[in-house]
Amino acid sequence: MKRQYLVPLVALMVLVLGAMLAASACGDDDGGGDDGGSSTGASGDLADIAAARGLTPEDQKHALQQFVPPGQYDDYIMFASGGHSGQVYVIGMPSMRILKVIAAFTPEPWQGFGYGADWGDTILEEGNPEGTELTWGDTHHPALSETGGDYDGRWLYVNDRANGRMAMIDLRDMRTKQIIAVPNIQTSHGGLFVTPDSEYAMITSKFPMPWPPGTYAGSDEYAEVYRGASAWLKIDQTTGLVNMDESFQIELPPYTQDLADAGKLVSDGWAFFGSFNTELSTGADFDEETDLPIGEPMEAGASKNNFDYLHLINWKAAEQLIADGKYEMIGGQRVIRMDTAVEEGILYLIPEPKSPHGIDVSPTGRYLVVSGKLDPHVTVFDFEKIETAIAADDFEGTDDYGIPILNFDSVVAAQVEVGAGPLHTQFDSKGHGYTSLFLESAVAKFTLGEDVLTSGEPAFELVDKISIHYNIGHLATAEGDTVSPDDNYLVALNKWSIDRYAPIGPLHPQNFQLIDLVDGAGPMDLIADMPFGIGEPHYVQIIKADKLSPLEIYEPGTDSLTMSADPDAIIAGEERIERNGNTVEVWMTATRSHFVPDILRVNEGDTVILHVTNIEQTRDATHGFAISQYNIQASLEPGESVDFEFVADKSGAYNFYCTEFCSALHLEMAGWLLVQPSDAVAAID
Ligand code: K7E
Ligand code: CUA
Repeated sequence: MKRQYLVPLVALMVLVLGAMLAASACGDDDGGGDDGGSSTGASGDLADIAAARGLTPEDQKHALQQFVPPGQYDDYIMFASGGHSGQVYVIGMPSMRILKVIAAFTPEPWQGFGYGADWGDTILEEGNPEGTELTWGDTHHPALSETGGDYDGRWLYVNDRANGRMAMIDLRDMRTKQIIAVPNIQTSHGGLFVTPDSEYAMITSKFPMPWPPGTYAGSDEYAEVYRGASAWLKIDQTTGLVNMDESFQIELPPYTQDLADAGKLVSDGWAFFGSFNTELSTGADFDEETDLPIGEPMEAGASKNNFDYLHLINWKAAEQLIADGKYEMIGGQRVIRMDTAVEEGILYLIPEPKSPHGIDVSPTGRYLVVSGKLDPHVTVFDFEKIETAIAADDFEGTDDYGIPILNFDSVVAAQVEVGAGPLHTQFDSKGHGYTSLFLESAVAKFTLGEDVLTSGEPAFELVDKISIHYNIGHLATAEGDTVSPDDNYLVALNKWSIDRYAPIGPLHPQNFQLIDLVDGAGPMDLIADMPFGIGEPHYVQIIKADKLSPLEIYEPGTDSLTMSADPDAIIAGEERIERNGNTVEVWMTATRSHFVPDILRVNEGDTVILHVTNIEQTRDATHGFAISQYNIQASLEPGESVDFEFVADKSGAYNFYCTEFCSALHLEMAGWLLVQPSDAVAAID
């Protein structure tokens, strides 16, 4: 990577120098663009182009840093949560080009996720909590699978903030294979991570809910009956799917548990998550006579305490408690109750400054960086001190639920004043932390302890700051959540874009900004903006592109739901139609540029089962299959076999067609579903 990075640097120096020389030589540039339309500077001379487009030497440098020539690939792939879209976006970096949308919680028409094809319908249906028919999610935190604390490019997990669910994406074909409606959890915000060897995906509740699930309790019973949970979802090491029978949970107090991170290296085996509303505020009831609120709204009620609690869980010890049978079954899950967790010494609290947001573990696992939204510092805890304090029973007491609280002073390494509204922190390999400052619209760079600092800078000091545009939430460095982050790029995920793009109405895009970390040596430099007008992506993870080895095509006849041979897949010549009572079953092939068979005759009310195999083995030879008026559409990728089942409940002649422009005769790739009315004279048999 480093070498690839140097090449553009050298090139840009040449270009900048060239541009400066050319600018001084030619003298009379016209500033470009003012005399009717903008010029592309078509003369071919670099300095002329820069002049015609009004690009400064700085602009030119940044353009070169971001540029990926036509036909070449990005060095990194970024997986971005799609926020309200309920999906995940695959983006190349540094070019910041969107390459794909991966449907996760929301029906997605291009791939046909949720439009009649069984893989998508099955996953969406299985992912519905009992009694719901959800058609969206609020994806927040993508988490790549890891081996030895490094991204391994196998699987991706993402949570649904709105409904407390998690989706599993197979990075072989970049499709969702499973949605888990996690029992005992209604909402989940930032609490998702994968452990360093992908043993578990951990997801925590956000707002607590009455326990056991299904019971009703009013807000007056909040402290007694409402509970949170830390859910440890066991990952199958061959498929990446979650095995709920081997999963377990730990009961938590009704604090609003928030962001979470896994321990790594020295802190491997531990989990950390922040919380707010340790005040247990439930908001204000409304007096119907005076039309005034009684009590305080949540915002005020939940911001009173100067400290909330960072939670610590020893998950390897929790695993052992489960093996020893020290659990109760709640909502179908094995749950370690709070008192057991306290008794067995697997759950602790640390006071953390007011209304915390992020908790991020440094690459060596020693430093835990937390940020309080209402405190201008990042607070850095030292895991070595935490271990010592736990061993020495160095507690300041317990909370109301009996959970031991470690002494703040015994475990803190430093507090660094970084600026207003710190949220999240990422790291480089040189001992720096980079913290997003929401209120200040900036990224602050600070140093960690001397044990990890390689730059000779003083420990625990603010060393650099860069403005962003505007109001940054998360930020991510390349390979940022691993034990070995890279030192080149940082992406700022900004909530407001205000004036950065051409006006397009009151709803503005979010704004990603690509920042050069200059090998961790700084000063940070803003390279490029990328509008994201799809939803609010909270978080991204960025992996080296060469760690991914996705399929180019499917093995012939693959069912993408199981990633194995579909028993109903066929080869050319095996096409057939079978009628069995009111069920018509069709085995169909798709290839350029026809479906076989292309006329399907059924009776009104028949159940139609369609197995369509794309028999192509050519890269990118994708077809689609859609039936007009029946809300059926799916992508048929090369080698893929897709199964549909529907009731032909509307009589008439319906056109079906290939929805992917696949060939010169793509428009001819079509056929008819002829549904004979039930009152017609002769039924088909
Ligand atoms: Cu800070 Cu939902 Cu990760 Cu947003 S969370 S910023
Ligand atoms: Cu097949 Cu278009």
